[in-house]
Amino acid sequence: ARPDHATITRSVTVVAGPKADAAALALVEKSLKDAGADRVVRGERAPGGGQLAVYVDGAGAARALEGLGARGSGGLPAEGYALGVGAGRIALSGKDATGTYYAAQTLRQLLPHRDRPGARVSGTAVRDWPATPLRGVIEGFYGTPWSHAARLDQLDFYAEHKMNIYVYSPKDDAYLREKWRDPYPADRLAQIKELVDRARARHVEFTYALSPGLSVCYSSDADLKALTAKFQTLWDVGVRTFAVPLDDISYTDWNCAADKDKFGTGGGAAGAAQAHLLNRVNREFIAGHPGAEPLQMVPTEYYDVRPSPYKKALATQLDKNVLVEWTGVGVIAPTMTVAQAERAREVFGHPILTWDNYPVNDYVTSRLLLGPFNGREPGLPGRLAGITANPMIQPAASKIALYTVADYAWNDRAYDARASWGAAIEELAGGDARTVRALRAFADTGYSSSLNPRQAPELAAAIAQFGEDGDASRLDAVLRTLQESPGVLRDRLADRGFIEDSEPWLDATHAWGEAARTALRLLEAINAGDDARAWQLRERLPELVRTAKSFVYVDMAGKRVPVLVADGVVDAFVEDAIGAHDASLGVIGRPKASTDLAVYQDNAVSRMTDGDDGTYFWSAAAPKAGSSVGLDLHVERPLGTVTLAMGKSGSPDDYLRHGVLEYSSDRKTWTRLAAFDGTAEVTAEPPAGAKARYVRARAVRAQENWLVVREFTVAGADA
Ligand code: LTM
Repeated sequence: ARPDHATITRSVTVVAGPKADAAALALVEKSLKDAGADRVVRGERAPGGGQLAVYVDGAGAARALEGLGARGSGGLPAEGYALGVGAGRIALSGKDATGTYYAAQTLRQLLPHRDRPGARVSGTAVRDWPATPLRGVIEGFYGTPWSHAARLDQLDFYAEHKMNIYVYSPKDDAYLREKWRDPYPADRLAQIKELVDRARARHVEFTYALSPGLSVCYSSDADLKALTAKFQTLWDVGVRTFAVPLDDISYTDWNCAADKDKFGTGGGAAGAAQAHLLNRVNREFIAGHPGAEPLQMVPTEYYDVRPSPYKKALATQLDKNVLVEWTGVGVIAPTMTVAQAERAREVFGHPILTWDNYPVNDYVTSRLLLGPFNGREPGLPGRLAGITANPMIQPAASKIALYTVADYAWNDRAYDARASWGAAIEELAGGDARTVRALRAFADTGYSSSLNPRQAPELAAAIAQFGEDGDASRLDAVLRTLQESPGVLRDRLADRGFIEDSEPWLDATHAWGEAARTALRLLEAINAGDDARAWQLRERLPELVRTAKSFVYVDMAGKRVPVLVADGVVDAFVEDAIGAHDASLGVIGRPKASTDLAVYQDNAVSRMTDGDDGTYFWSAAAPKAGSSVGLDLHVERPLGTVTLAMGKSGSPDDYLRHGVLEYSSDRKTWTRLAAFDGTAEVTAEPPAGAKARYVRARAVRAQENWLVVREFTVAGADA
């Protein structure tokens, strides 16, 4: 920051260097007009007379930056920039054209929005650069591909957040996979051209990803020809970056006799066959097209760093300048570390571009994933060729998470997931306080994922606070904000795509808000001893819950998927209130299950108390030391035999490897009932006279496998 300022005068002169980026200049001029300037003109030098001068690149910007105490862009990494504001002038200088464009984007953020001149812009001197070369999005999910309009909108969004790559790879565009050999019809190609043009104008690299792996013969000249001919049609409309994803295909037994003769079978053969084809694409297409960017590929083993014959073949045979994409350790990696990235670099033997499966929700279409990018270690971007995030089927609703991805990828060392999440919400809500509150309440209901284990942390905290202080009016205010948030967003949110994307989740949020407020009133009536009102409220709850559970997302196959919001939190609050009412009548219901582990897909924790051995709770992350699953028996009672049935066919190793069973009356002091190691079926007899309200199974060591609990029971507890 500097102590002085610049004022937006009625007329502003832009002094541009001879090679200043046209898109950056257009953005600077638009931002100045949006900030209140009536006239923005180009000039050779500063106009004098108190008028604002804005220097963009060239000698003028270098001198002005010097005068403002900011060094120029020399010495910065690619896409870096310097920006100075103060003493009646503004100066921008990029390391390269994209750097200048990013300087213009930052200036846009600094300038006010107003319709008359006179605004003051605080003095500042900035030198800024990205933490990793490639930052962006891979539209790589299964399910309804984004619309053309949504993609255009996304490209604008990426540019505003200094993301420079968009990979076009929707799994359900048949022309990318099943019909990969077929040329696009003219209208489809025209749309792609429009995307390519928009991307170029926004300094985003449109990357075309063709996935031939379902039917290719890696050794076939005809298939190489089909692949490069398809690429050529994309080159002709301006595409300069190409990828060949080979994920989610069979590589141990692909259907090509000629490949078997040439390469043999198994992982090593698959790696050699893929390297063979990709090298030909690299040498015969990419190298022969000056201006093409390095080829990218997704290996079939994209999800770990375990050495294998397949990876060895890629590492040793694939041309060194090909970028290899990798999802981290796990398809949906809860965490990603510097050490893992270094290992990936070593094992794959190529520069690594992450395909980070967040906030993608194709494997859990009941949810919107609205929490921040999380669990990625600082320092990681510096070890990578870049980061591409796989988004949700819902493009606009992905923007909260993508904002945070952009934030992390630009400056991981300063990244704070919660703060970035809040800033994303502020920006999307346009700064309007009521919209911000509503969007925050709504985004909280979709916070959890493998990256963010806690669901609805703000709502959960408010409910916990109520448990401590019994302040019903405070909790009601929170629940009211929740209940009203869909209405506020529908009325006020400028991004209409977000509303369209979120419809069933908005409906469910409203309905759960109503159910939770009714449950709160029920608790108040119980406490006040008002039995009649309690009955009245209790009778309304089942219908309210039914309604809240009735909203569905309809996927591209027409399947109706009930949507989840604040699951495990808002529904648990309602259930607890019902349980409290039962208890007030002397009836004790089925134990209530809980966990601090994230839930995998729809395998909710309540499934471990549903009396059905065929259903289960499944965590979406490996338990750490201290992770637990627990039961609330609603009242303190004599403890019966405790059984814990873990693992399931298909995933027999998903159980707590080293754990203890414990019980408690207050959830503060716990008594050990049993310890278990290396067994998925645990039974423990409590000592005579033992009483408890709470029982839990707690991991005493971190482990690699996730956790499945089919049933967790206490004998006599659901009588
Ligand atoms: O992650 C990769 C490389 N491939 C697929 C994605 O297409 C899919 O979106 C995600 C999430 O379901 N999982 C994959 O394995």
